[in-house]
Amino acid sequence: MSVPAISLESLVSTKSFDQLLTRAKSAGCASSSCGSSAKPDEMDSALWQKISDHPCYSEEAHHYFARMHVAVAPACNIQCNYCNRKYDCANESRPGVVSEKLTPDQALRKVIAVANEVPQLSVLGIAGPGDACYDWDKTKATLERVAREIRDIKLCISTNGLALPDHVAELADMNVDHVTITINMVDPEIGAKIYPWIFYNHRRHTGIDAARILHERQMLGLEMLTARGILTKINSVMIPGVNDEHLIEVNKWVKERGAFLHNVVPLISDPAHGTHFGLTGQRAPTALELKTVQDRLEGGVKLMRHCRQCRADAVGLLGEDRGQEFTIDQVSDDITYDASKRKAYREVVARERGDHVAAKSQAVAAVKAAGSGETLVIAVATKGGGRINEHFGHSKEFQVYEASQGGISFIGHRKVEQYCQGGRGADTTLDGVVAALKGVDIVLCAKIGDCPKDQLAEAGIRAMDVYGYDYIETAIGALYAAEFGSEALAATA
Ligand code: CLF
Ligand code: SF4
Repeated sequence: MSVPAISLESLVSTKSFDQLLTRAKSAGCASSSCGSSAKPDEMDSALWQKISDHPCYSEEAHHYFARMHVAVAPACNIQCNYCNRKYDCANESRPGVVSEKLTPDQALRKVIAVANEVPQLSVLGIAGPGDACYDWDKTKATLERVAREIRDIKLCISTNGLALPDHVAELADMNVDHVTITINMVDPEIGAKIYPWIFYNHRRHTGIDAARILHERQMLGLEMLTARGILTKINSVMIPGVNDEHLIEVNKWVKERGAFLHNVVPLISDPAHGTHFGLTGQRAPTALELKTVQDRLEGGVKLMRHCRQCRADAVGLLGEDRGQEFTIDQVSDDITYDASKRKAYREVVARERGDHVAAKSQAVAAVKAAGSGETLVIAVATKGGGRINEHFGHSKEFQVYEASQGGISFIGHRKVEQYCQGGRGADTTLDGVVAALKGVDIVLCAKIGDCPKDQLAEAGIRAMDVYGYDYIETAIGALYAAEFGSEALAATA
């Protein structure tokens, strides 16, 4: 594969990928994996095609590819106790800020504007603030218009499932091959504690009757999607004391019906959002409770652990929100699609990704070869590309990995307030960052000053920037081997 003739740095409008692109250029074609699409050996090619550039369906892809949501479908046919419709849909978003609602034509213009400027863009999702299948005409018009204009963009929707069975055939016709259903229960008695009412067949249903209808429609919709080869992700909102234990059962049911991924997200419950749960004191799960349930679900439907509970109008890599750069008032009326940046970016990523996969498997082998029963928890400051390429003080989130006998796994993320603003760090902010990193053994970043390093050390967390710009797994593999490998153990004997 040849290096694109245009300036690679000019492909991205932020500096997020400068390092990735620079390294990809310097690697040239000497790399053994040049041009590799990095398909895992055990994965069917057709399946790989579907997930390889979907940041939610592939943890690996989320280092490289971005999604955007357009809030075209504000109407909803059910009431969830964790939702206040004045705010974004809690199915797929973080409540708190009202989304910019768009018409399908406005949505098309916005998608073109983002595609022209954000080369990482690979997926358009419709995920609130209402239900994509209930507000169907707007959803359909938007997906059709965008697919006509940008032929290689993946289309994705999120739904509560009640109206889903009515639209599965049309979704298949429109080549929508990723659908998320939010399924919080398979037992209507539990459902009645989550959903006070639904609107179905022209009338309102309440209590167990409502939950039973919703459950039946969700299962039917999932079965219909599976029968058409559409990949289905199940989102479950974990509500302590209501459905936390029950999620084991939910996982079993959706596995039997062909779900591809299960994404357990924590309830967001804040009285300020005005939701029933927020106002009645229903608490959210702790990070440890969430992880415990996720760990218990291992062995069932494959788990998604890198969800960021996006806004209904999110734009960018997961964990990044560039929505404010693309509000509709900033988009020209007669904008036209320019594919050049996305095309050039994909060529570079294909090469870089092959190298990353090879580096990752070497690192995993090094961890396994150490033969240790110890576990290391490592938090990484990254701007994407699978590399340690963010300064500690600029991070708004840390990606968390676990290295153990089983290899190296991404286990989640910790959101923090950016410590360094305008070149100076604030002590109170640093306290919050250190608290958010509780339980982490090592922090890896591109750069860190003495002050935060010392404060982290006081909390028992080692911070280092010697692995700056390396692949995340390469650094973790080296650290683990140095700490627990046979040579390290021999040295301490
Ligand atoms: Fe959007 Fe959802 Fe499609 Fe992704 S988000 S509609 S599947 S393109 Fe992804 Fe965001 Fe989590 Fe959703 S990180 S909230 S899972
Ligand atoms: Fe709110 Fe979404 Fe539930 Fe509808 S499906 S009530 S918009 S969280």
